[in-house]
Amino acid sequence: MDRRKFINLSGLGLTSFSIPNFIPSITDLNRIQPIVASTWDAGLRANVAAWDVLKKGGTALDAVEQGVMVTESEINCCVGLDANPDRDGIVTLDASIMDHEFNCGSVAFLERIKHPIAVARKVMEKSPHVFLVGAGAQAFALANGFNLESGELSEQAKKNYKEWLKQSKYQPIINVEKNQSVAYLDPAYNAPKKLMDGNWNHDTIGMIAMDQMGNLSGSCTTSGAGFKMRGRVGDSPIIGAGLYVDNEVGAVVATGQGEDVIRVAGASAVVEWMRQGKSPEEACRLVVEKVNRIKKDKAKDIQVCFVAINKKGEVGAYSLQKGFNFSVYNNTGNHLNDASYLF
Ligand code: SD4
Repeated sequence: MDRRKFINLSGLGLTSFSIPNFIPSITDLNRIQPIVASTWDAGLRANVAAWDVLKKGGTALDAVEQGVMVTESEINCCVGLDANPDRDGIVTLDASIMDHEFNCGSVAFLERIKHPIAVARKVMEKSPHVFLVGAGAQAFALANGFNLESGELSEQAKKNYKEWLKQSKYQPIINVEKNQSVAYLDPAYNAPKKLMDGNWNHDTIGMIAMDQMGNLSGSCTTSGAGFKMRGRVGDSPIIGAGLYVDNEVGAVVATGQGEDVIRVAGASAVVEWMRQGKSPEEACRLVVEKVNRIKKDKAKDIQVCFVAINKKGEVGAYSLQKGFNFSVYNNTGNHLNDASYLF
């Protein structure tokens, strides 16, 4: 199903519904359909786990945590411990999570822990803080029962790092996806090999969801930019930049060049445009256009993308460059959609 058809289905009311401001009545509960949206085509696989939680009446928070854990676990994937290292040859991970009551947790510069998103949730629920980094984040993870992994690079990352060392030049790639949009209706579907062929063009999965109660949550997890400086942290663990949730308005997640998402407080800015009445796609576009204005002629060298859900359960996305796609699972199935773009 292509994006246009998907939007047509939305027009028929299959994906849109109104959400009450306070406790939903039984009638409202019957009307609210859960929905999950995530970045890139890896989101198709992650969505399956998230949908599993949502369709059973689970919370959006559980859904977005379970969903991105699928991607963090994928072998030969560009997110998580198998991903590209920093320029010293070490994989460092960033993640954030946020629920419908402004509770949030983040970790950054975290080494040798398989599920940074689950550590971020523990920071949110079991610490007095919202953000832990580096050795402190790792110690917190170990104290909370997470295993210390070997820290050895995956085979693909070793190859990529060896290749990178030849020039040792930090040149962020423009994140685009080569796969076409596809209908993806079978929850038992296994990802085609080509989706995990080591030809990594991005490093992140972000996910936002609305549950049957009409509550929103979001998550974001990444290995950051490949071959980054040691200690570099991007937008993904920064609440308001890579991720933001305001349960009265909507939820937003970002991917692309983190430095330029941070500059415009990206996810929070998109939420504020939705508060002004813009649709999710329009709100994403307005912030992408701001990045374009700020970066001037350098905008052509970067990618910035947003995905948003509003309180009506409408989803939209927008990117600077062509080639960003996002995955949406609702009661019509699991779909990969091409985002609209500026260039
Ligand atoms: C970062 N935003 O660390 C992440 C990178 C990304 O697909 O999204 N890559 O800047």
